[in-house]
Amino acid sequence: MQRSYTRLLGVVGKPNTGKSTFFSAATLAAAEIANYPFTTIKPNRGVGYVRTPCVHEEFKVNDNPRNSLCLNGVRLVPVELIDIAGLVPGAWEGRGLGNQFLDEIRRADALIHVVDASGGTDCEGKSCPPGEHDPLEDVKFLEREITMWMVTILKKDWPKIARQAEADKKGIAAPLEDRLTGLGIRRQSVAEAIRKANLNIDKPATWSDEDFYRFVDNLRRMSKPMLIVANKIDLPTAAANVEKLKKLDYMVIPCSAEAELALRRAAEKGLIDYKPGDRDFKIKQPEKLSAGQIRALEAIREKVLQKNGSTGIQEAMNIAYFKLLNMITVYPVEDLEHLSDHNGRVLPDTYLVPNGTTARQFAYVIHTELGENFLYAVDARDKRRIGEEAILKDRDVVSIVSTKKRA
Ligand SMILES: Nc1nc2c(ncn2[C@@H]2O[C@H](COP(=O)(O)OP(=O)(O)O)[C@@H](O)[C@H]2O)c(=O)[nH]1
Ligand SMILES: [Mg+2]
Repeated sequence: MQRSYTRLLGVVGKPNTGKSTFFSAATLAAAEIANYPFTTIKPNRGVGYVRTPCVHEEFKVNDNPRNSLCLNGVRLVPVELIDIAGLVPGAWEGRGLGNQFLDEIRRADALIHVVDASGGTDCEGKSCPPGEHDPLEDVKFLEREITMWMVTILKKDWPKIARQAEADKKGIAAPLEDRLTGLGIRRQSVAEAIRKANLNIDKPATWSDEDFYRFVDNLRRMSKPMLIVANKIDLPTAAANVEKLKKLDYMVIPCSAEAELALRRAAEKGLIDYKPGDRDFKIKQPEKLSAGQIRALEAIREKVLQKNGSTGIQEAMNIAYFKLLNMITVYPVEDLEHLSDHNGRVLPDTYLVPNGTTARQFAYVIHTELGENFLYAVDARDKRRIGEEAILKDRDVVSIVSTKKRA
């Protein structure tokens, strides 16, 4: 089987924080990418991008991308995200859409928690006067909801499993792993979470409820890494809350999803020059904009771009992939001289793979046969051979040589 490192990002939070706005802004195509291999298309699943400086300038070639897009030297690499319905307190007990959104969280490899930093939405997601609600509570609430949901799943038959594990002395890790793989939790995380919670692996029946919660909370942190999008920074009450959120043990990205959506829509219509993640925009066709529209754009420039450096949406996407999920980008080529594939397309593809991927593992990502018949790889920068165990670096351009010529 061809190896795939596709990762799914889940956009989560209570209702009305701007999740759908974030999702729409992030997935509004900068331009079509014909070749993206869509899996099942559902209304709340979409394709967004991470942005990385393209290697074509360094190599002084004109590229002809296929699986990604190059806009003025910036590569946009497609990634999938899912807009998860608003989580309300008690979801783990089945309140609200309960199990449906928890089931979507199950599928996600990392979570973007969208918080209303203006403090204008209460615990349940209803509007309240800006500044009234403390968004720190939302962070605690979401952590608890997800952890409690996992606790509930794991607690089923726990006494039986624990007694059995003690009796046959095989340990608790294996039966726990079996329960957890369905939640998208990797096996090595279980042992590590047990260790971090300082629990006796041989005596699971003695774990108290508190021990159990601590263990599962560690599991949650490892298996569903999360960053915080502090949204609605265009509102004046947001600044103080952003500072408070930054003191938490999370990466916090100040954002204005609404501003990004407006800019992408205007760019799509050709009214402005703007790429996701840019620090500014340029009005291209002032004659087609009303005075009101120009004022709205100017307000975005002044309240969001100039204060924050960007709308934050693209930064959140990038940080999710490059930091939270620790991915890198690698460019495979067949012809080292022209940096092209066998059809002469220059730098056709950019793959996102986990940091630590070896040359051979990467070959499997491109094609199973290439992995199976791997001989060596060649680094396009220094033309040196790299062996199968060599770990690839971000922005590497490599050619894989195998025993068989690809059809
Ligand atoms: N001021 C401001 N409002 C926003 C922003 N993002 C979303 N909103 C508004 O917040 C409300 C809820 O947004 P929505 O995306 O539907 O929230 P969801 O329930 O979390 O999906 C809507 O009225 C949006 O227009 C933002 O960046 N700034
Ligand atoms: Mg929504």
